[in-house]
Amino acid sequence: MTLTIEQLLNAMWQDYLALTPDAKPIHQLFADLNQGIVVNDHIALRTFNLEKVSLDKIAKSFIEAGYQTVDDYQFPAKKLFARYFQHPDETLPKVFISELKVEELPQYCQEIIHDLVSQVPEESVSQQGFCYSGRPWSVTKEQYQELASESEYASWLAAHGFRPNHFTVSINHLSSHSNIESINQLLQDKGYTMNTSGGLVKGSPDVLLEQSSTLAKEIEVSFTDGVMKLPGCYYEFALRYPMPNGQLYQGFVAASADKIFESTDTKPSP
Ligand code: OOG
Ligand code: NI
Repeated sequence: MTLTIEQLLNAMWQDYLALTPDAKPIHQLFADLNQGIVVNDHIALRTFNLEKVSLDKIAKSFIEAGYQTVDDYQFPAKKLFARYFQHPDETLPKVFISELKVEELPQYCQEIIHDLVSQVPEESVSQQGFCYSGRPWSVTKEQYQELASESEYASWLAAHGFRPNHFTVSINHLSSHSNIESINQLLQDKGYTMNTSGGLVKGSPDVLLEQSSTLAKEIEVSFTDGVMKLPGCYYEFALRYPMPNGQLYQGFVAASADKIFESTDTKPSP
C-alpha cells in the first residue's frame, strides 16, 4: 500500500511525538492561540553517507511524492552535508536531510558505523516508511559512547535511527505571534529549555531567516546491554523574511543550521 504524502507526514509526526515529550504541549499551546492551525515550515532527517542509507536513498520517498531538490549546504566542522527539498504545493513542509561524512571520522568510529549499517536489510531502505522506522540495528552503550566522543550527530543517529529529529513551527503562519523573541519568551515562561548555542535566536532579518529551538529532552533509550537517558528530538520555530522581489526566502542559513544541529547534544555549548 502506498501512503499519500499527507499520510507519510502524519506517520512521521506520530513517531516524532513519541520521542519528543515537549512537542505535544507546545503544539497544543500554539494551536489554542491560532484557531487550531499550526503550519510546519520544515522537518529534518539524518543519515550516514554510506551507499545503503545515503541521503539520496532517504530522499527517494519525497522525490516520488513530488518534492524537488533545491539547495545544498556544507558543515565542515561537523563533517556534514545537507540538502533540502520543496514541494510545489507550498502548504507541505520543506524536507531538510543531512548525512554524516563517515570517511572523515577516526577509523574506530567508521568501523562501528559500518557494523551498524551492515545490519540494515537492503530492501527496507526503499520502503516508504523507512524514514520513520527508527533504529534498524543493535547497538551497545560502548559503541554509543565511542561515537559520541567524536560526533554527537553520529551517536544520536546510532541511538535513534531513522526518524524526523524535528518539526518546525512556521511563525509566518501564526496570527498570535509575529516575532521570534515573543515566542522564545512564552516558551521559557512555560518552563521549556531552549538551545542557546550561538544565542537564543539564530540568524537575523539580514539573512532573511530567524530560528530558535528547544533543547531535546532526555528520554530512555534501550541498548543491547541496558538503558540510558539521552536527548530525543526537538521543536524548532522559524520566521522567514521577504526577498527584494517580495517573496519569502525559502532556503536555510548554514551558520544558523550549524547551531540548530546542537539541539540534540548531550553536552550543549553555552
Ligand atoms: C538539522 C539542523 C539544521 C535548520 O533548520 O537549520 C536545521 C538537524 O538537527 O538534523 O534544521
Ligand atoms: Ni530545522
